[in-house]
Amino acid sequence: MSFDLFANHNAGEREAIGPAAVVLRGFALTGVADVLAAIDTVVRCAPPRHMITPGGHAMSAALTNCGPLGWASDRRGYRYTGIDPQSGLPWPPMPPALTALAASAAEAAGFPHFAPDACLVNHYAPGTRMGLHQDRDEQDLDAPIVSVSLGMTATFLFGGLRRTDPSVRIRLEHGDVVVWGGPDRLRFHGVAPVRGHAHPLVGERRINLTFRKAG
Ligand code: MD3
Ligand code: FE
Repeated sequence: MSFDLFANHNAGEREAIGPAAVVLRGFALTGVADVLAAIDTVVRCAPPRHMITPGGHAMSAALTNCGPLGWASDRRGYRYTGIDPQSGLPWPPMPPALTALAASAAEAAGFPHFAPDACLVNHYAPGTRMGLHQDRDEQDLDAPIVSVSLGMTATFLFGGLRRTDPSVRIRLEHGDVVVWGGPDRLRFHGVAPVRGHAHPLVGERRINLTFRKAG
């Protein structure tokens, strides 16, 4: 099979998808081996797991975190915690390769001095999806969110400020980074079921990192 199938042909391009949301195509490809090694270290300490929503359903994506704060969900609700509820230990530290990638992407998108205190690590097996939702559990809604897509390609659904607003579909490939801030921060968003070919480096899965200022 040709590796060209997985080349990021748009690397280096910037696409505005909102007044304060931009896709930086292939931004994470430089140093991606260090980023994947850093994720391996995190998942060995805090394995991804299907958290239970307050409604009692297991989430489709498997989630873990690194950094001082991590997002967790159970029957009682959603919250950021300093402790991994599964191990009783602090979340693994945010590896320097990840912190540096988040800060440089934010700066490239016009948000200098981004200092995330939480990094959510979502694992998508084939068929995994994420329904439309808003991210509003963070204290500082003025800080941007930086998202890094790795592995299998996904279709990101980007809606409006109301659940019923129409969504646009955006293909996110291995190495693409998206930065969202300002008026786009509270837009509904989700991920269509992941399907397609295994990625030659990452395998039959998609990994998404989202860096936030949560506390
Ligand atoms: C747009 N993750 O973890 S990342 C999530 O690909 C989440 O795993 C998706 O939505 C994923 O909450 C999408 C991009 C993302 C994250 C937060 C946003 C997009 C956003 C907040 C506001 C608008
Ligand atoms: Fe989200």
